[in-house]
Amino acid sequence: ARLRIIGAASALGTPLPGTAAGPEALRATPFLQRLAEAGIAAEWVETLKPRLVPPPSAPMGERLAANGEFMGRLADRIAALEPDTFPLVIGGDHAIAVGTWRGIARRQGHAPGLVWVDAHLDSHTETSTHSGNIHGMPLASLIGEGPPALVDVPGPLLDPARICIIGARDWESEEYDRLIRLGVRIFDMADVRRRGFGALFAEALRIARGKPGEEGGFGVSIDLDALDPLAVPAVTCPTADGIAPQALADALLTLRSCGDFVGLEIVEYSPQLDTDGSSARWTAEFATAALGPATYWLRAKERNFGARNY
Ligand code: DIR
Ligand code: MN
Ligand code: MN
Ligand code: MN
Repeated sequence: ARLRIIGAASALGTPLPGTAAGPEALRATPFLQRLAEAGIAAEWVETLKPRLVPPPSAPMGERLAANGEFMGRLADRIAALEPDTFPLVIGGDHAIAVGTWRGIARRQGHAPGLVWVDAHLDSHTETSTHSGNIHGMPLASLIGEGPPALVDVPGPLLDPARICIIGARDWESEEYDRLIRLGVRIFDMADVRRRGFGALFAEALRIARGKPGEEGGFGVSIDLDALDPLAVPAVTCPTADGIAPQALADALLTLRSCGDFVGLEIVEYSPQLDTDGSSARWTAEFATAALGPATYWLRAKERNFGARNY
């Protein structure tokens, strides 16, 4: 499938403006070059920008309306992608997930399962939120619990039994209790340390695929704050003791051979904080690992062996 990249230049879900510049900043780094080197034919379709940008101090209703408008357009754009293309959505703060996954669900007429890689659970509603930040709400909204501005973005709801979160280490009890009640699986960092990221990621894929014969395939949503902030610092909510980036890249390599992988989203890149460019490099590495042709890895190895004269 041909890769189609859509930027979602929104910081509507957070009081910090940094993620609005994320997609265009990544586009200007060797991100596309890295994909091309890996043999991935990518087209950057467009970077969508919010029409309404209320200040962070605006009432919740106004901020929700602005998010709803943007997520509706993002979902429409994704739903309109040509058949036989694979969507990569670059955020933006994580509230864009509402548009991404509703759009992908609509495009294929069935909700996908979802692996949600994040330090957080993002499963508050407008009444349970402590911070008032809308990037803390997208996952609950995708399942159908949350403010109408988000829940009513057109498209099939996700099935909580086919959602798995990996890397969680910072949450409030209301969102945790909601997800447990709904049947969402949560692998926290203690689980990652005990069982290893690769083994958990493989189990997360099984959960997201559902029972044999279930439709919709699966997607992966990567909040870069899931990674350890010592390695990937350029995010709005750096959270200590995260996933090692190499472990995520290695796990993502397993996606290359999955015919039922239907979409990838990478969010929360905040270029102002990326002083040495390392977060952009890792972001390119994650996309390449997940989307490169199965043969690329082998060719890269051959190149190295050649260089070392083995
Ligand atoms: C917190 C933090 N649970 C909130 N969430 C973050 O604001 O609702 N999500 N940072 O990415
Ligand atoms: Mn998140
Ligand atoms: Mn997060
Ligand atoms: Mn977030």
